[in-house]
Amino acid sequence: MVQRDAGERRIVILTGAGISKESGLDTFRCADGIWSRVNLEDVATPEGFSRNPELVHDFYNARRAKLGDPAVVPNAGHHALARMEREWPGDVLLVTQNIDDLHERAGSSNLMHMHGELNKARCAACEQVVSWTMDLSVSDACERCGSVGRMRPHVVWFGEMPLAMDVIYDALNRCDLFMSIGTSGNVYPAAGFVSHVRMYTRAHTVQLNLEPTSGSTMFAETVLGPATDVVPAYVERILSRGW
Ligand code: BV8
Repeated sequence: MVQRDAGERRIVILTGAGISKESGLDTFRCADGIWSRVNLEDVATPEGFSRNPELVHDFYNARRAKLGDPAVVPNAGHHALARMEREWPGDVLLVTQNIDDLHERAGSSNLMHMHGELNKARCAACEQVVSWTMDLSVSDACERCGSVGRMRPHVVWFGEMPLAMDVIYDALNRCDLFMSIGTSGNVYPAAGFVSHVRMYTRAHTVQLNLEPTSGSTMFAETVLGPATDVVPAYVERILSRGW
């Protein structure tokens, strides 16, 4: 197979909650995960928000406060991906399902938050998105249209369209390496990215995860272990001798 030189070879990386676990943030579906403590229909759907907005605000306010804890910082996995973007001569696009800001705080900049961002709020009346690091409540007003009680977390709930999908699929269609890191592959459309890449490209596909997932067989390569071990090692390997 004719290999494009490294300068043209493109990498797309998908991350999930597992890459932030060692920074102290909870995952969703591990034994002690978020969905073991709260019903996702109540806090991660538009129907749940219209039923009980206070409950949803409490859920995201607690996660936003945790993210603001000085002890919660990017880990070696986040830093390795930022290094990949800096040092790889071709394009590197980082697509995260995570709503935390640890990738950007580690230095990643070509980054798409397909499920939104915890430190942003959106007005459901006029759609304006603003930075928001404090608690959000039903009494907050939109600074642009003045609506009260319409501010919501700028987060993609179940049944809502993920963000930047056109940019993401364009990058998937042109990539030479697809890396999936710290995700259980339960949530679509992100969980379908690996089969999309296998169907429409000749890219190498690799999964870096603590444990095997139901989708592990979809990947040409699987490396198991905690992200702070396996991600820096894999990035070092790619930068020194490619794939
Ligand atoms: C949509 C809110 C369409 C943000 C979340 C087929 C096609 C399309 C849609 C569907 C479909 N089938 C079903 C659907 C609907 C649905 C869906 O996928 N349901 C599932 C449950 C079956 N999808 C949707 O609704 C999506 N929207 O498709 O819209 C549409 C079309 C037209 C018009 C309108 C709409 C929206 C999905 C987004 C939902 N929002 N959360 C938030 O609160 O955070 S999902 C939630 O799950 C989070 O966003 C999270 O990021 C995401 C994925 O979870 P993971 O990140 O994978 O976390 P998990 O705990 O599961 O796994 C962690 C992994 O890490 C584990 O494997 C573990 O082993 C590993 N790990 C642990 N520790 C470590 C580690 N790895 C390494 N190191 C460690 N130390």
